[in-house]
Order: sequence, then structure tokens, then C-alpha cells
Amino acid sequence: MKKIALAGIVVSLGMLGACDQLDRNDMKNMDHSAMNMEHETITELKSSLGVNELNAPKLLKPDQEDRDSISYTVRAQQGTAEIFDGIKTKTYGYNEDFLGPVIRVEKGMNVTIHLVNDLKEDTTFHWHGLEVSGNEDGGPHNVLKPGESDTINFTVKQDASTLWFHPHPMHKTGEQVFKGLAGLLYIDDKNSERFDIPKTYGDDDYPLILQDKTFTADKQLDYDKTMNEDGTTGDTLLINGVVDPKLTVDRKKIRLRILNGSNMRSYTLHFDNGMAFQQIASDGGFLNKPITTEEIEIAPAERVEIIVDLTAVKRDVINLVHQDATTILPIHLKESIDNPQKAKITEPLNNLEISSQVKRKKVTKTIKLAGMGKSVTINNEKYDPNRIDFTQKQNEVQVWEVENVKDAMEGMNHPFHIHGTQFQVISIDGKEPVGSLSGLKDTISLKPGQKAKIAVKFPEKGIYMFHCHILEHEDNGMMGQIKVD
Ligand SMILES: [Cu+2]
Repeated sequence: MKKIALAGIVVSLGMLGACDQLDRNDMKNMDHSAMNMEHETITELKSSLGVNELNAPKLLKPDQEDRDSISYTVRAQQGTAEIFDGIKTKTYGYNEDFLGPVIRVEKGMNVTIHLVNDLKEDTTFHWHGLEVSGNEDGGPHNVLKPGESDTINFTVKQDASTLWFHPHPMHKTGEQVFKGLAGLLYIDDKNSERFDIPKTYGDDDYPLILQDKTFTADKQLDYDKTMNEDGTTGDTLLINGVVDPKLTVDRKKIRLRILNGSNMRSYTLHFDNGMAFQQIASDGGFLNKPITTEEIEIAPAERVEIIVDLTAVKRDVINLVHQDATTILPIHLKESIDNPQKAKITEPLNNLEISSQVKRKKVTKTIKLAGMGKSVTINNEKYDPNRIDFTQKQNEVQVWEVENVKDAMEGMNHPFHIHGTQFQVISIDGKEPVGSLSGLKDTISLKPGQKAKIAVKFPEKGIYMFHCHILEHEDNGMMGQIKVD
């Protein structure tokens, strides 16, 4: 019994991402019936062999552009991608065979996006982290059937940030993202252009979209086969869709914009030479000042932007490592070049604060995240498109308390995401949040038993989802909706 109880705890720790180092025999020996889970392990992640040069996704060409407005077409489509040499893997993508391009828009611009569903199944186009009206948000209400198209239009009011887009159809989000539907949306503004930080796309400013997948023996993506009700994990990490990636760069300062686009896996990242780096941005944009750290955690759907100073690195290769020993990206260093960004960032990057008036506000919305597998719930309910769980006035700041309810099995991490808003974290378990949570967030990962108080404001109107961003939990109905008017 001792072993089972221990195993139960190990399993829940595994859900926090620590399971990779587990002895596989321990996993096999566990009493599965005690778990109340269909699949209880997180697949062990292999290290990158470092053979394929990472490429930055293409920047999407606008259909039209003038001083104040820009328009794009985004097409969800199926295709085949040569992820492995000489092998065609059936995939999904946006305007590409696999994954999507980067869309760049500027604060203040009026943006039109033509959405086209060229898939043989329903999909939606959700703009994760973007503050747009419920009609533009692309939640499960905004379904496009095969062959259908739609047009959305919005004005960008947010500051510079790294956002992303992905499908959100009910019960199919996990599968469609797994097959390749995900892309990045960058917002630029005057600050991001003015700051003395790396900003040349694909040269010193790289996106890293982290996604773990399992391929079948013939190198296909078989979602049904690898699907896990508690979040699908894979043994193979793709970065920007590249398997066994490496990055070759000059010895200079680089900026990495990391998106965890995985269905459920969280990453804990560091460099194998132990070097420190600076986090400059979180989900919704710049932090007030850079945070110097040697390790960073990133839960599903979260983004972090880091500045890595390679100028003083003596080695020719350093590795970006997940947990203890899984190399996810070898970085090969070429000659030193005179870097224009030598100075430390001294000026404030942002001026975010939470007023004492907001901090004193009473909690008006309580969210309880609970369960595992198919029994996941929010406030003891599953998503019902015909039920509005909460209402809130446009631009009104309310304090939400979000709790990951610990159960007898200890439970697991739930990354909680709200559509249509960038919120601020007031406290975690009554304490001021750590620096990496001090910026704007649209997703916050809570460990079992953790409780967060967040200040939430919706700048636009409409019906928005709030949900767990483990995609299979979301597909299992761990989602509610709020009407903002
Ligand atoms: Cu969850």
C-alpha cells in the first residue's frame, strides 16, 4: 500500500512536470485502478540530437497595408510536412503545411483578418491573449464549418507583446493543435522599437514554439493513439515544427520569445553552463524591469521573452535544457560580433502597478478548478454553451479568486486561462507573486492547493471563455463562460 500511496503522489508530481526522471518500472508497478485515470504517465522527453537548424516561421505577408490599417488572410488547412528526412507526415497548418506564420501588427492599427477554413472539419480561430470583442475572439461559439470563411476586424489597443493563435472548437482543440494548428501574433509599439534590446526577427530575436509530440513508427501523428485525458504528451520535442533542432548564432545578445504550445507539458528551462539570463516579458508584454534568473518555468499557453547574453560564453555549444538533463536546443556559437546591445537594460520597460484600491477590493468571483481526466470541473460544473457562469461590466476591474482544489489524489497543475483580457496577479496563497508573475498574464498555472487572487478587466464586450489550458481538460469541459457588457 505504501508504494501505491507513494506512487499516487509521484504521479501527481509527474503532472507538475517532474515525472520525466521516474524509473519506468515504478510506473509499470503502480496500481492503476487506484489512480482513477486512464493514462497516468507523462511521456519521457528525448533530448534533441541537434541535427536540424531551427528556422524562424515566415512572417505573414499582408494582403493590404497602409499607414493605419492592415489586412491578412489566415487559412486553416491540411498538408504534408517533411519533419523527418524523406518522409511525408500528414499535418495541419495555417497558410503552411505545418504550424503557422508569425503575424505582426502594431498598436493603434486597424486589423482585418479573413479567416478561411479549408479543413474537412469544423474549427475556430482563437487569438490567445488578444483583447478583442467576443465576436472576434474565436471561442467555441465562432465555429467555421469546412469551406466557410469569415472576417474579423479590430483595433490593436494593447502594448507590445507576444501572443498566439490556435483553434478552439469544442472537443477538438487538443487534436487540432496537436496536428499543427498554432501560430504567433506579435504586437509592436513605440516602446518595443525604442528599447535597446534585440529586435531583428530571425537574426537576434527568435521565437521558440515548444511542442512535444509522439510519432507513430511510420512518423505520422496519430492523436487517438497518443491522446491522454489528462493532457497529451509526446517523447519528441519540436521547436517551430523542427525535430532535433539546433540553433547557430553569433556570440551576441539574443532574445528568445518562448511559447509553450504543448497540449499539457510544462517546461523548466535552464542553460547547461548555468548562465543567468533576463526575463523581459510575460504573456501580455514587458515586465516593469528585467528579472535575472537561471531557470524559468513555462506552463502550457504561457509566453516568456528572455534576453540571453552569449558574448562572454567560452564554449562553442551551450544547451538549453528542460529539467535536469533533457537538451531541447543546442546553441552553436559562431564568432563574436560587435553587439549593438551591450549596455544593461537600465530604463523601466513598463509601468504596471495594481492600485491599493484594487488590492483592497473584495473577491467577487470564485473559481474552483478540480478533478482529473474526464471528471474535471470548474465550480463543480462542466462547460455548457447555454449557461453563462458570470457577468462583468466592460472595463470594470474585479478581483477573482482562482483555486486549484487539492483532492485525495493530490490533483495536478491546471494552467488557468481567461479570454479577452490580460490580468494581473495580486497574490498567490496570500503572498505577493514572484517577479515573473508581476507582469500582464492571460494564463496562470496553479499547483494543487494553490489559490491566486487576480485583478481582471475586460476592455471589450462579448462572451468569453475561461478554462484550463491543458487542452484535453478543456475538451473535457473544464471551461466556463463570462458575459461582458
Ligand atoms: Cu486542467
